[in-house]
Amino acid sequence: MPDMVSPLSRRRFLGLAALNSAAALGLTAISVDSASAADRRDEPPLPEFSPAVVIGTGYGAAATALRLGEAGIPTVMLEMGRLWNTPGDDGNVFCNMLKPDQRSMWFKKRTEAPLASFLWLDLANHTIRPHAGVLDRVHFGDMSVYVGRGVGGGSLVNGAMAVTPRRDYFEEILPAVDAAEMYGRYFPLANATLGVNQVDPAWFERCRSYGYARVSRKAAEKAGFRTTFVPSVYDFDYLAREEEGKVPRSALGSEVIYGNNHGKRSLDRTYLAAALGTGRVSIRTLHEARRIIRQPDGTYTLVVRQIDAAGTVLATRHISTRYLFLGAGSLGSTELLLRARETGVLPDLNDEVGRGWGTNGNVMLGRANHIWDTTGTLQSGMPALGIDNWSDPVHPVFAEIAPVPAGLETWASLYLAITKNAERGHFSYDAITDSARLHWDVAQGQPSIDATKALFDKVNRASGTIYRYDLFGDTRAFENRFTYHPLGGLVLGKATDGYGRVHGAPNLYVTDGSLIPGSTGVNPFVTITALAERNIERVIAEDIRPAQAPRSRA
Ligand code: FAE
Repeated sequence: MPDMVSPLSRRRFLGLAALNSAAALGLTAISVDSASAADRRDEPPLPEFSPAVVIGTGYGAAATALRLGEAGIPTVMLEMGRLWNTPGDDGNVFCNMLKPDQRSMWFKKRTEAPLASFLWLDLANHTIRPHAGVLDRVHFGDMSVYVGRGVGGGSLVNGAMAVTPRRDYFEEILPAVDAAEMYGRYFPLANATLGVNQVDPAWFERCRSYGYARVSRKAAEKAGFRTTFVPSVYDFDYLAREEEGKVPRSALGSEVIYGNNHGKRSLDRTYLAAALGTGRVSIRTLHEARRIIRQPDGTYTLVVRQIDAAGTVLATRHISTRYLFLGAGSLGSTELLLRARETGVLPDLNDEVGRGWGTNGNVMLGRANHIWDTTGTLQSGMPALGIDNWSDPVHPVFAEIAPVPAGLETWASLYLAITKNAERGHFSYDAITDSARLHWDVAQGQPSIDATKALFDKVNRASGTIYRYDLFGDTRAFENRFTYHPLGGLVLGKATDGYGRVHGAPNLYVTDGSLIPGSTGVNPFVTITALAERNIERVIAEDIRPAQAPRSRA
């Protein structure tokens, strides 16, 4: 019989076993050798040198590491967050949104949920013990940014919406990238490797899980707007079985932003498992890259801070590499390069480092439904429907219909609108705190509110409904002072060349959301992944292979 198991599935299988053994043994070094360690004392030290190092384990980093591993290039990934595979005292890896504990947030004393209040009461937030939790909210004056922390980055905490951008808009934001190649090859590759699936439309119409989305669709259609299904990396078959009561609830169990215990194809189950399974890739958790040093021979040395899950600094370590890939996300990668330029370590980085940052035009809002339009007590935490009004010539908006997974009837319809906002922020380096500071003022978010309001005023008028003013801690109807979608800071073709090679620093590459100039018009992770796939293919072919060839011939 022919072997039906693809190399990718075999690698994923090996990688998943490695992640499970590392979790069981409490290791911070994860590789296919994890299973042979008896306990933490057998952990290999961080190597002094690795041919390639990838900082971060989010989308761009994971795609990059998989392709490096497949190409046979030994690669170390450094991740400042934890491995999320070990059950806590309650038997679950992650906590839910109704009873958050120390697992929820990254070193906070109190949770900071996006819905700050309900009927103006602070019901969602709870006091917690500071710990290396899975969700971080990073504050910068008028803007705060949500990011995932742990093996899998944003994939651990996000809503799983896996949307390929409209081709005309992709061409507008990244005109120098060959769109035919992206849509013919890299988007399909990214979607397949991420495990993107679609909701069954017939099930959608009859299920309880999306009653809330059907109510919002009715209101949108009444105002003449069209809705579209949103592909996902949450397993819709699992969701259907959750609703039937056959499997433990996750999307139906108020699990989203603090992680999902089941059903979600987060990166640790897809790209990262496959990367580990190549046998060439290893991951170090609770290892934060703090500083980049360029050596006279052209290699890079990283200064790495190792902590434990309680935040105690255990050690400062060093690792050197020939090829350094930054996948620490828009905030993380931008900060590393800004610090390197401003402290004189990489003086040839150009002025574009720290520029071109945007929120993907994010705005959150709620509408109050009529008493007879119940949204249901059971709501899937994973959105599956969006209002697509991106063709509007004045105010393009793509608004996801989001759940309020409170477990009780709220009569609220919630939305995350993605708008086209030309405003951009920039980062400066603050020497006193040794960190990057974002410059973005609240007025820059106004175009996003104008666009969102234009759409939802029509929805409210057509249905005779109003906005909710009780959800964001004060009386605002529109929340645009946080973003889930930080993009930019090291824009493709500006801070880097057309393939993510950093200008002024040979063999240093950017692989993540910081390459995208502030907007994608849809949820960004498919775009980030596809772009990383495209870039690493070129970098391996042009930079790494030719450098290896003479040595292997010798
Ligand atoms: P990212 O996934 O942020 O990964 C960066 C990783 O690097 C993290 O694990 C960090 O802990 C780590 N790191 C940072 N600095 C360092 C350092 N110095 N040393 C070592 N490690 C470091 O990067 N997008 C969608 O497309 N669909 C959705 O439904 C969606 N929902 C979202 C919901 C929430 C609550 C949030 C927060 C985000 C959501 N997003 C969604 C956004 C999406 O997750 C985000 O665009 C990607 O995760 C960004 O990918 P990157 O590769 O840029």
